[in-house]
Amino acid sequence: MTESIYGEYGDRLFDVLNDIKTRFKEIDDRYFEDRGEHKIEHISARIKSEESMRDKCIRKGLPPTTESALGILSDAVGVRVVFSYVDSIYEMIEEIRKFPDCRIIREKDYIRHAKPNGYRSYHLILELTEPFPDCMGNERGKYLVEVQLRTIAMDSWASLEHQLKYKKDIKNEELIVSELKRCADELAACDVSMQTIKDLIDGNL
Ligand code: 0O2
Repeated sequence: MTESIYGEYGDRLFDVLNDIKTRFKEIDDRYFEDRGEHKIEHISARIKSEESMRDKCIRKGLPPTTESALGILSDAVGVRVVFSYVDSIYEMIEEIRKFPDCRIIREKDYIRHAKPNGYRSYHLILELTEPFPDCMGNERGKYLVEVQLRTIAMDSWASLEHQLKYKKDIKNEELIVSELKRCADELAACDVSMQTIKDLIDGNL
């Protein structure tokens, strides 16, 4: 049997995943206690499969080792937090900045700066300090986590586009790409309208 690319740290990744999920859930619970409504629509989280991680190392020209998977690549642990409204994403980012034992390593705002294909999401790479060792020899381990923050509309577009990307022998590819872009822009316009409706209901406008 091939040894795990995550070495002896595979189980620890689940602890990291629970840590980050709990942090988001606690914020949402506090918000619910104060306001009687949830900020987060749902959270999905995953550990990247061994096979995908090995493929990614090779694609990036890295040796498929634990050090590459956990010390260089940053998406062994991934969490996607889905919100009903765009403003909640930016409010959550301010909460993330206050997380203890957490450093923001990288941020990409694909909401204000959508990708050319229409993809929208806010991405962060966090470095969490945990009470257990890591593969770099730190007693208080440093683990990278990829966080994607999106609205429901952005999430539904991304999952459909992801499915289509892997379909083979697509005819009319150019048309499909431009139709997907049109849908993404229409959904973004809906997100703006939904935010306005929410602000009107809350008496903020
Ligand atoms: P999976 O299966 O979701 O994990 P990287 O590609 O990670 O080396 P990069 O380019 O800095 O580095 O990453 P970026 O742009 O922050 O995006 C990484 C992840 O965002 C992707 O992970 C997707 O989940 C999502 N993503 C980015 N662009 C698109 C897009 O155009 N369409 C969709 N549907 N998702 C996107 P993976 O590893 O590709 O896949």
